[in-house]
Amino acid sequence: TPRIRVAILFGGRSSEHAVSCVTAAGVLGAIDRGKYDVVAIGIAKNGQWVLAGDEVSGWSLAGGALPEVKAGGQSVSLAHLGGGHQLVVQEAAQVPQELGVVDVVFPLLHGPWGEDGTIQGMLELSDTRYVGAGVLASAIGMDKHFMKVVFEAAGLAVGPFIAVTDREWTVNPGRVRDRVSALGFPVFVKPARAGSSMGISKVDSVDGLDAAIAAAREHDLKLVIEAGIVGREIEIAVLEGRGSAAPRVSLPGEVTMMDGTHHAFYDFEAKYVHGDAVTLSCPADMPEVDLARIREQAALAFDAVGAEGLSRVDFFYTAAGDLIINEINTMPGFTPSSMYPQMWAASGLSYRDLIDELVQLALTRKVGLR
Ligand code: G1L
Repeated sequence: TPRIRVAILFGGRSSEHAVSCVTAAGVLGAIDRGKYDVVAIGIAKNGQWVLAGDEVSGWSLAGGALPEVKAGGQSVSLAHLGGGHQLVVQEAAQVPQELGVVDVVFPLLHGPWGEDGTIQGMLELSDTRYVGAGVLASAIGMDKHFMKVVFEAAGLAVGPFIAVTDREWTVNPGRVRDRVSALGFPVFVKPARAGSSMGISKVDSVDGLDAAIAAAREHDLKLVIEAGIVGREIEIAVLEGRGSAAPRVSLPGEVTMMDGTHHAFYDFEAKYVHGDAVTLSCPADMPEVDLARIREQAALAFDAVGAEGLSRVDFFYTAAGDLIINEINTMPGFTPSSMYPQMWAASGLSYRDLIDELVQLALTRKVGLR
């Protein structure tokens, strides 16, 4: 039997380029080479696709320069040629050279031009199988506004929020300030669509609102403004079921700071640059009934957005025992030490087996409308 060829696609034009590179290094280091032929494809910040080599394995976010895919070198493109998924290697002014058939792509990309469903759409158009959520679920997972709309429709408890469009803020900022004040302070001002926690700020009174809105609008002209929720932050990993089985759900984990305090809000720096400032307790310390409720609601959220492959679902857990869904992440942090793989490790599924499972789900996925 021919070996399965997996293309790892990483880097990209978004601000999370370096995180993507480090994630690719993790996947490349763990994927079962006995089973899979692996080809690493980096996307440089200028958008060029290049064949990546062994330099990838040494990449980390710790100390020194952040990793980056360098433009130049061998260009790569993915083409759908008469029934096969052909990966074509092309050097400037040369006849395209076929690199081989790609059975499945692992799109480790985040933010605009990747996490919002656009790469998934490109893969659909080239008839290529890929790991993870499809076009619509990726787009919903990227949009904190439509995500909440879908959760509410599914009967999940969502915290008080408003969405603010560019037009509303431009035409009537006074009305926006009034709507925010009606939520009550503190609020969190967030770009509706941005990778990670960038552009997010906490606002304690109406005085700080305009500055927070301006900061968020640097990332997206549509905003979501949420009432602050006092509660513990509980996350949980969901993995698509095999065949027609229901989604599989890990033990829930709790995000805590090193000093043992609970923070409902931690920023990009805390998450990625000082990754060790945040720790995960898995399973989270809570009554069995609430563990079960979280697991049930996480699977419901996964299905509500039509996710495939994997998702991390984040909740607030209040002192009264209420569960409020914060968000779903169809492309969660995915280094070996990220929350998603760690929650599966604590639930008995190793990083290597998790990668294997995701590739197999992509390969065996039933595809309709064809
Ligand atoms: F391909 C998967 F499995 F769907 C996938 C895609 C992207 C898993 C995890 C991610 N995560 C990321 O891309 C990132 C959050 C590490 C940014 Cl690069």
